[in-house]
Formats: sequence, C-alpha cells, structure tokens
Amino acid sequence: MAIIDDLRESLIDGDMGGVTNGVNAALEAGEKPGDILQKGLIAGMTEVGQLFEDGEFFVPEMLIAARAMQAGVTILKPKLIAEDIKPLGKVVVGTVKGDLHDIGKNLVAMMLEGVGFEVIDLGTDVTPEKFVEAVKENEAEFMGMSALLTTTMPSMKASVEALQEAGIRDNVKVMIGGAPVTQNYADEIGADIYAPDGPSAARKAKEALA
Ligand code: B1M
Repeated sequence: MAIIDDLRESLIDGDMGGVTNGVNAALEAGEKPGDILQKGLIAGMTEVGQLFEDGEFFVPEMLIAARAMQAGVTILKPKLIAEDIKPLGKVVVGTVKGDLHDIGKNLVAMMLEGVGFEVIDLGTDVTPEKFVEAVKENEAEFMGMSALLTTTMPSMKASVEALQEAGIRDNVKVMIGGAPVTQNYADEIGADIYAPDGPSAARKAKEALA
C-alpha cells in the first residue's frame, strides 16, 4: 500500500517521473491495475481538484498534475483494457465552432479522465453536426462544450438545438464552460451543467451520474 500512497503523493506534486516510476513499481509489486488507477491516480487527482477548489492550487499546478496523470494512465491503459475496467461513462468534448482556444478544454478533459471518464476529444472548431455525430457514434452520456470567445458562444445554443433536431437531446447531459460562459447562459440555452473550471466539471459530471 505504501507504493500506492507514494504514487498518489507524486501525482499531487506533479512529479511525472515519480508517477511513471510509481506505476511501474506498483505493477511489479503485483498491485491490480484497477487499484493503482483508483487508489493512486484518481484519488490523487481528486485531491488536486479539491486543492484547486480550496484556492490552494492554481492552473499551473493542475496542468502539471494532469500531465503526470496522463503519463501514468498511458502505462496502465493496456493493462486496464486486459482487466476489463469499465469507465464511469463517456464524455464527448470539444471547443465550439469558430473557436481555437483549447488550453482550458484540454484541462477539463484531463480532469474528467482523472476521475474515471472516457473522453472523446473532438478538438477545436467543432460544428454542432460534429458534436451530434460523435454523441451518437459513441453513445456518450455527456457532451461538453468549451467557448472562450463571446462571438462563438451562440454555437453552444446551436449544438443543443442540433441535439434536439436529431432526437437525442434526452440521451445526453450537456455541460458547458469557458471564461465568458455563465450559469445564466447555461440556463438560457438549456444546458444541464455549467462548470467554471476543470475540477468542478469533473465533480459535477460524477454527481450527475448518481
Ligand atoms: Co485568445 N482571446 N484570441 N488566444 N486568448 C482571449 C479568450 C481574450 C479574452 C483575450 C482578451 O482580449 N483579453 C479574447 C476574447 C474576448 C472575448 O471574446 N470577449 C481573445 C481573442 C479576442 C482572441 C482572438 C480573436 C485574437 C485575434 O486574433 N484578434 C483569437 C481568436 C482565435 C479563434 O479562436 N478563432 C485568439 C487567439 C488566441 C491564441 C491562438 C493566441 C491563444 C489560444 C491558444 C490555445 O488555446 N491553444 C489565445 C489565448 C491563449 C488567450 C488567453 C490569453 C488565455 C486563454 C487560456 O488558455 N486561459 C485569453 C485571455 C485570458 O483568458 N486571460 C484569450 C487558461 C485556461 C486554463 O483557462 O480557457 O478559461 P480557460 O479554461 C478554464 C475555464 O474557463 C473552464 O475550465 C478551464 C480550466 O479551469 N472551462 C470549462 C473551459 N472550458 C470548459 C468546458 C467545460 C467546463 C469548464 O465543460 C465542458
């Protein structure tokens, strides 16, 4: 167990070498990949999220921890597939049409992965049609849209309408965020979840499953 505790601490410290060494050491010691993920990486990332929400961590610490987490997940992924560990759910994410800002969206995607979701990242400049297609194709439980420009926010509304037109609005929970986006805007366009940052996006998505 000490190995997994050390792994969790390395992740919180954003120590990528410590995380990759820790994951390898835990595997060599015979720990189950699912336990390494849950009790090491996911527990560490949940704590990072909490530290951010408490104002003790800022975006750089979160990004560094998220990158360290990804390095650990890359080692574990083939083993998790072999163990048939199911994700919490699938989230299609993207930055909306006309918008190329992706730093925040990437951070949100990493936090969602960090708490156990499978993320299908469509990248930037994603049209409403592309969102709808990806939700259908992947049977996703969540659709997450990011916008950093006031001029691209209307594409969020258009994407919600496209879900409605495709007859799949009720199959998926829509989450939105980005610097100019507010809870009021989410209410106005009929989105299910507004999250101001990555950790709250991960927490709210998990809560929405309950
Ligand atoms: Co641009 N840009 N930019 N930009 N850019 C802003 C957004 C701007 C506020 C700068 C300013 O004028 N002060 C302004 C927008 C003004 C407005 O609309 N009100 C602006 C502009 C105008 C532009 C251009 C139009 C400039 C030009 O060409 N004239 C142009 C547009 C290009 C386009 O998209 N079509 C442009 C271009 C760029 C760069 C390419 C140079 C670069 C983007 C690089 C990249 O992303 N790969 C860039 C950058 C870096 C910024 C600033 C400086 C930083 C954005 C950022 O990454 N923040 C930004 C000014 C600023 O914010 N200080 C600015 C850090 C990131 C971690 O935060 O993205 O807010 P953020 O994400 C947070 C939350 O918002 C939330 O969680 C994240 C993590 O905590 N969140 C979600 C985000 N998505 C979420 C989704 C969720 C939930 C939460 O659920 C799904």
